[in-house]
Amino acid sequence: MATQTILAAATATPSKPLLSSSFSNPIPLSFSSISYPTSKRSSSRSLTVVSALKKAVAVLKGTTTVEGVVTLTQEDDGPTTVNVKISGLTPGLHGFHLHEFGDTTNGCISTGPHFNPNGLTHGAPCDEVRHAGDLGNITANADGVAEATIVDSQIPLSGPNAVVGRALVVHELEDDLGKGGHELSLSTGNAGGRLACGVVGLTPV
Ligand SMILES: [Cu+2]
Ligand SMILES: [Zn+2]
Repeated sequence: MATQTILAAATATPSKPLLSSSFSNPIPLSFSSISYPTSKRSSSRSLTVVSALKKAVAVLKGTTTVEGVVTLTQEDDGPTTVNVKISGLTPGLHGFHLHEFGDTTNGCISTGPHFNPNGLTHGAPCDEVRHAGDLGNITANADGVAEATIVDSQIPLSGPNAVVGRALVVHELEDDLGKGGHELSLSTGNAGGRLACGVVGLTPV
C-alpha cells in the first residue's frame, strides 16, 4: 500500500516526488504539494513529542551483598533526575559515579574511569571543573540503605554525551570531591574499591 501511495505521489507531483513522500501522512496525496509547509511543521512537532521524556535504569550488583536500583529520567533537554536506592552498605558516605564504560566483564573494574568527555579533573557535582560522571556521595543510614535523588545536567540520556550504555558505580569510601590532597583526589576522589555497579539501559517511560 505504501508503494502504491508513493507512485501516486510521483505521478501527481512530478516536480518534488521525494519531498512529498518524505513528509507523507494519511492526508490525501493530492494535497501534498500545496500543503507542504503544514505537513513539515506537524512532522517536526510529532518528533518532539516522541522524544520528550526518556527513562533509563541500572541494576547495581557486585561481589558483596551491596545491591541497588537506580533510575534516570530526563525531560526534553533538561537535567537528568537520578533516583537511587542501594542496600548492604556500611553506614555513612559512599562515592557514587557514572563511569565511562558499560562493561562488567571483569566486574566493576572494567567500567573504566569516571565519564569525562570534557577532559577535566575530578570534582564535586556543583563544581565547574569536574568529570561529567561525578555525582558526589550518597549516604547510607544505620541499616546500610542509601536513598537519594540527584538532579544533574551533565549526564543526559541522549545526544553526544548520553550516558546510556555506561555504568553507575558505588564505592567503599567517601569521595573527597577532589579536595582531599591525596594523590587520587583529582582522579577518583580517593573513594576506594568498587562495591557494586550496573549498566544504564533504556526502560519504558
Ligand atoms: Cu567511581
Ligand atoms: Zn570523577
